Amino acid sequence: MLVLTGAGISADSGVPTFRGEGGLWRRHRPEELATPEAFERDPRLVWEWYGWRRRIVAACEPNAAHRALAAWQAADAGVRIATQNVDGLHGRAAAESGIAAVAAMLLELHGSLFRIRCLSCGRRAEHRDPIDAGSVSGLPRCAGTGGCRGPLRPDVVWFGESLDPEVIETAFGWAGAADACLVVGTSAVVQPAARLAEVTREAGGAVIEVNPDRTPLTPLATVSLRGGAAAIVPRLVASDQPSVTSR
Ligand code: BV8
Ligand code: ZN
Repeated sequence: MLVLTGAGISADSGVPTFRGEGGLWRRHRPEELATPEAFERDPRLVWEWYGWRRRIVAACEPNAAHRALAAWQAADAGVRIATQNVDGLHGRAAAESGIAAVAAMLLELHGSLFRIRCLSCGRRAEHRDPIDAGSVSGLPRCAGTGGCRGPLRPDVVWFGESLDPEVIETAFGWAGAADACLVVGTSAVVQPAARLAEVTREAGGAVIEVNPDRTPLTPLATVSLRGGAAAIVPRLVASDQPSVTSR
């Protein structure tokens, strides 16, 4: 089973989606902020947006959908998660259910809000400190060896940037081998992530969509379940693993 998730799975945790009502893009346009050009042009504005998102996400909890998927992985080693989300909620749900192996079973296709990368030395590190976006001089700087002090960026994949080749290779390998792809809470407009469900279908697998709305993947879905992830995903998991009940 490959589970492909998008911002919709975190909507029930209070994380704003990208394209829905009150979505992140409402206030800002993708090309305005989530691109390397935007960061080049105005790193302060981009860090202000990411600092705001980090504050929102840090106050959110994984919901029943995240927890059900983590419990499913604990019960069935055949379940893989590829998420487009950068909110870290799948990782937190897994940590809560105590499955250490999750790293090998969870791919964050677009990186993480809480990881930084240094533009000078390339160093990556967990980073949860509040962002001081008041001025360019206050923006986060590298604490790398030898006092690099290079400028830091969020370690996420921006539009126009390629995903990590290893991540792409693993994700498409999972998609091609999956008996079914469960697609939860994505508008399926962003590539190459949305293609994963098509690869499972083309390899003879089933596609199950969980989304209150239709999406470009709906026509190819074996079944589309019209509703919210927190309501539907725990019931799907329980139907496969009656013993698994998410807290
Ligand atoms: C790439 C990280 C090769 C950052 C994100 C022109 C120039 C350059 C590139 C392109 C181009 N045209 C097309 C492209 C490709 C581009 C792309 O796909 N563009 C789209 C907009 C057309 N892709 C890329 O650039 C990718 N890289 O292709 O590299 C390359 C290299 C150079 C040049 C060309 C190609 C990189 C894409 C990664 C972008 N980074 N995030 C950040 O987060 O800040 S993508 C961003 O959108 C998030 O990761 C998000 O997850 C993702 C997709 O959005 P969704 O998750 O689907 O969220 P959305 O709000 O849209 O939908 C929510 C859904 O949930 C809705 O359907 C709603 O109905 C549903 N829902 C709501 N409530 C619930 C629910 N479902 C269930 N339960 C609920 N309660
Ligand atoms: Zn550095």
